[in-house]
Amino acid sequence: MLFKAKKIKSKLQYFTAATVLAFGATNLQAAEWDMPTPYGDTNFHTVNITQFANDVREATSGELDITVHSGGSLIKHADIKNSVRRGLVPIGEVIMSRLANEDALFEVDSVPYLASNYEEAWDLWQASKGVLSERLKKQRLMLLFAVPWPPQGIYTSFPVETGEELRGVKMRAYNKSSEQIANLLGALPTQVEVPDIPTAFGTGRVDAMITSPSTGANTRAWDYLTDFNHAQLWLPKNMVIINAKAFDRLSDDAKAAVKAAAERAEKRGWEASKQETEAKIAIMRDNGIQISKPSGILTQRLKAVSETMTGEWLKRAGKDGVTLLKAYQSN
Ligand code: PCA
Repeated sequence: MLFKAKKIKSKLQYFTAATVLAFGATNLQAAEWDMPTPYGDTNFHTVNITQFANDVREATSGELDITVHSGGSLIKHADIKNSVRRGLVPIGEVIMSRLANEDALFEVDSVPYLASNYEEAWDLWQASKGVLSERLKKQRLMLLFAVPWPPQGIYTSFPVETGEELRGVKMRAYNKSSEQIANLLGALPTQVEVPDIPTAFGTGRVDAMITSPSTGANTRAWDYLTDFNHAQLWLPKNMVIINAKAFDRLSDDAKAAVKAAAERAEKRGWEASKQETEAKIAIMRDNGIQISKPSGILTQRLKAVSETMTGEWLKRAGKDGVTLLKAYQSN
């Protein structure tokens, strides 16, 4: 920990030095950026971001050198957004719906059944990108790109037929929506970050979870669970954000390189996410997880929960939420 704190501090000193130089010199100095991300090295988001960093390094001939620190190793997920905001690090990745407590608009992609396939998720992203970027801009943050996780489903150690089986079950959650849906199904939600999932199951802190085939396979769900119900509730997105001041300090060429690499990363990420869904379901099946789709009764139940959650979301999101939904639905 001490080592990590020191490392960040030395970067801060570096930024200060770079700023001073930038004022006096015509040539902007090469920059080294530390980029904290919450998920592990093998996760497709991390792989995509590593490629983004490589692209930027190559396009700028090393003028901008981004080092990815995966799995919450440099900064814990809960602190990444504010660390970027405060300039402790210039760039980082977070799941967008983590910002739900600041503003309900950030969890629009986690309202159940509002957008539950890639086409809808893309339309929702197009309809929400502008307003979310504006919100972040007020905090001197730039929203660079966003990539969805595969559709979310329910993992248990028993088959789920009606949803009643989930009553009283300790369920792992990762954002407000997963917490709320667990509550509405009578389960008991607990927030657990992805790197802590195996321990949480191992120690009995949780007995079920809502997540994607991607995270299920990456955390070896078959070691502690037996069933995956591919309910396709929503597709939450990760976003990459930059501290606007740090971005302003870059040369025009480096700025253009970052934007071009981001555009490619977004396209590549959406494609990778689609492929991830089938590939990871196959891995889970090979490892003995029973894969099912919701029964008629469970679907009805989830739709009722979705109506409640959509209503509550609209109340929290207010006028801007209505505008966003109209833009999405008119697509
Ligand atoms: N994986 C992350 C977010 C959504 C997902 O599929 C998680 O479970 O925390």
